[in-house]
Amino acid sequence: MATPLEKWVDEQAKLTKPSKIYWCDGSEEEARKLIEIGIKEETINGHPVFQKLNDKNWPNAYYHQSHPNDVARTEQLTFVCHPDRETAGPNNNWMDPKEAKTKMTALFDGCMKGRTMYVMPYMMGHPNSPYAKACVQVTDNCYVAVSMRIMTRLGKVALDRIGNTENFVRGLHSVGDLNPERRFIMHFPQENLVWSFGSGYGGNALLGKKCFALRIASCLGQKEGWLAEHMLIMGIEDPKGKVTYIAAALPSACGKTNLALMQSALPGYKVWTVGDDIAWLNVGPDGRLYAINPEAGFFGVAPGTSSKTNPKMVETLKSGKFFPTLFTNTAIDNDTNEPWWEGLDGAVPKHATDWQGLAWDAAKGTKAAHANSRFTVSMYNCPSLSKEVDNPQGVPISAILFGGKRAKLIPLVAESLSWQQGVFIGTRMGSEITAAASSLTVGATRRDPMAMLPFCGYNMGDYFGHWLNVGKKLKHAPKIFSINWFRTDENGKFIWPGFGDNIRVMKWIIDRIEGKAGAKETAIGIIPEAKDLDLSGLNIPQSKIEQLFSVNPAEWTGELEEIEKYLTQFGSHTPEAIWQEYRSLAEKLGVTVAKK
Ligand code: SAT
Ligand code: MN
Repeated sequence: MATPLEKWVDEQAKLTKPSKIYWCDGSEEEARKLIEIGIKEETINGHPVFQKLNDKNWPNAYYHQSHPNDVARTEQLTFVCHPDRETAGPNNNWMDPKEAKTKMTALFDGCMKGRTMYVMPYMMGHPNSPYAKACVQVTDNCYVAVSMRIMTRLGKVALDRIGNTENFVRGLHSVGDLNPERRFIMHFPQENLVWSFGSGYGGNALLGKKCFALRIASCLGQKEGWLAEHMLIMGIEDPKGKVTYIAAALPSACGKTNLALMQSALPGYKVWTVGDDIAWLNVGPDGRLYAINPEAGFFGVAPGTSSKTNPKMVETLKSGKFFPTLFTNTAIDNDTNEPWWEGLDGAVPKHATDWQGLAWDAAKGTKAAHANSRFTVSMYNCPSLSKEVDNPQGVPISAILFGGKRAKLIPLVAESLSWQQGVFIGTRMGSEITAAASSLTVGATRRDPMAMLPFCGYNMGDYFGHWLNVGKKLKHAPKIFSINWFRTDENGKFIWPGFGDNIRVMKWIIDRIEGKAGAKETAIGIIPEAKDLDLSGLNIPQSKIEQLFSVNPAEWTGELEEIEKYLTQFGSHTPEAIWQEYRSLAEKLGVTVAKK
């Protein structure tokens, strides 16, 4: 008798008609075989799927170039198919599930003819964790299959967990012909199902990541009383050896990976990495909030990564311990066969091939690496990996940070007075758009509540309500802070040095948790005065530090209008408690607002 899993795989094969079906076991030997196939047999846009890189300097590293039209998430082609539009909310593209299935069935019909269908059973979360979920994805692309080995726990552990049950999250993926006109990422939360067609890009094609671990999981979390969040998780060890765990939400390409692997600029402080992108947060039996990282690897932005900005990541990328490490859409230095990107240490290559496979001419001023070029690497290669990373219960979270990229307005750090005010801070976050999503104007500011705008799988108004409800279940709620490393001065220069110096902000946060740090209350929250921050060894004038916290009510008037417009979209789904906080902020700032 076929198991439910075998039956489901059989149905996918009947639809997509591959010439071969291959069940992945997740072994290194298998990954090596898949890489060989990608070097010798399969191509994308005329290039081999994989190319071996300089093994001496970058052990076990391979280069991949995706189709030039397929280098970032496509939010405009991403749909959440609840039975009704209202449940999806104005934050999602919506399609009726039946209509979506009909449309997608036509695309998937026979799309794997002449190709291999790879079947990938995998776990999101450590297999021993009560919070982990078993999943299966099928794909016709060896880059996706190799990436899934790095990013998830792939193979027997998941098969064992699924056994003879129906209890697995399903993902059907095909790169199709990579035609953007025929590219769709469809989510069916009622069925724990994702159908993705026409893209090989990480966020569109590694279905355990944004599609399941955020969009579908956020719906599961709403039903089951937990939170699936776009957050890094880090432990900060103080000079006495005490570790405090913090989760931080920042939009894509705003520095989550750099923060998660930070090399502390303050002596005696150490950072331990638990995750760099996704956190599943559950209320533990002791009434604290516990976080697990459902992933097993990092899919991070390459440009700007160097031994100055993120030395631990450079070490991770050069480790080669867990096979393999991938570089996607970076450039290649032709003289050394090493990956290269803007901002990497060392000299700019004399002869390089750019992310589109063309000879790069530095004089023309074009970028050699795509702004959203990425590395894919196992977290087990990371020297700062926390020993708690595989703790089935997760780590207890003492602070939640909401951040974005804002040149003006938002202070370096501000603490909220309560969970409710903290949730409001999350809902009012905005950020400058980065290259992580195609077809959006890079640099423009958009509202991005909790950094979840592209990832919340249901009506965001209800999501805000869910956050408030989770708070009510917590006996020891984490403190909530807003952060912003990106404030600029009158010359457009970043005021705060960022990177390893962000530990100074973390130190203040930890001291606040322990009731040790000084602070003052302002309209926009509790902030440190210059004397309350450890600025030892930094050469920033006090006036500049004050600029990082300055409040200009005139600027806030426009911001409040934007926030009100944004929150109004969700109609009665936006909780009254959030409007209360909104009115209270306006009142404290002395700004008159329409919303009564
Ligand atoms: O969506 S990805 O996970 O590929 C990258 C990102 O935008 O965070
Ligand atoms: Mn992300």
